[in-house]
Amino acid sequence: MFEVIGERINTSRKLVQAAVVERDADYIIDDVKKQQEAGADFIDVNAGARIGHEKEDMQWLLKTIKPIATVSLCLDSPDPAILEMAYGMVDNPPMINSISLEKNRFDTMMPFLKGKDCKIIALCMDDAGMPASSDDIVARAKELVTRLESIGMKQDSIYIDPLVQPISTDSTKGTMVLNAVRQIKQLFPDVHITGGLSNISYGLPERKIINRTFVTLMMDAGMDSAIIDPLDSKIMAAIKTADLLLGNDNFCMSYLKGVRSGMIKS
Ligand code: THG
Repeated sequence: MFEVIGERINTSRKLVQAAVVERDADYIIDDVKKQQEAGADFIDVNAGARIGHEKEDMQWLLKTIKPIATVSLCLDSPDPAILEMAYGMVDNPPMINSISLEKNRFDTMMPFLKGKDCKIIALCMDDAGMPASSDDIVARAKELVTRLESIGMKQDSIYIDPLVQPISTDSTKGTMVLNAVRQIKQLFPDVHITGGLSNISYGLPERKIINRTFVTLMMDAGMDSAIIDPLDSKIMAAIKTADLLLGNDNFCMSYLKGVRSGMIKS
């Protein structure tokens, strides 16, 4: 079944940033509880938006969330020092978001990850920037999986983020990532595919219909996780329905439960 990483605890979101500045624990706790009730399998925590405050903001967020978290946390920062600090603060094995092939990040993260009990999101990004073709995405994914396996990480703990790019400027950006995901799943059947989706619709109106149609196409290609807003009931319903249609929902249990709870409506 698809795994939802709840994206809402991110200081790039205005109300979350305000709550962090005010140290308003109730707001954060309420939001996390809502995400969990809506079906989040992980809670992403990103404190990167207030430049110069990431360390103390991340510490405060983790201290605030930990006592009420019923799911694992997804520690989200480009800075290995922040990830290491955050890893030391959580009780349950977290998801670490992320490593990439950018040299600075890769060379610091690899020794840190060795022997750690965690899941890892691996971005198909290197020092040359975003991938330019399906082959490019697949080559980077191969490099990441091979290197992570060499330090003992299991495929089942690796979440490849192929990096979705805007379709508004290049109509091939959808098929580019879809084809790459198909190939990665063929090469590494136990590796997970995740990522943010909203880049696909950047620059276009009515973005949500694009994002939620795209997630179902990505699921057919092999995506089995994404960083999304679990309070968006329309994308959650699309995901549950796609899981049903792709044969991932034994006896339609999850779909029927979603209908009974009111989450899934036509
Ligand atoms: N891959 C990985 N990690 C990621 C991303 C990714 N982490 C951060 C980001 N991308 C995913 N998280 C969010 C969190 C919040 C929002 C979008 C992505 C969000 N955006 C509002 C919007 O787009 O309209 C604007 C924010 C606001 O002001 O409310 O809410 O790709 N591995």
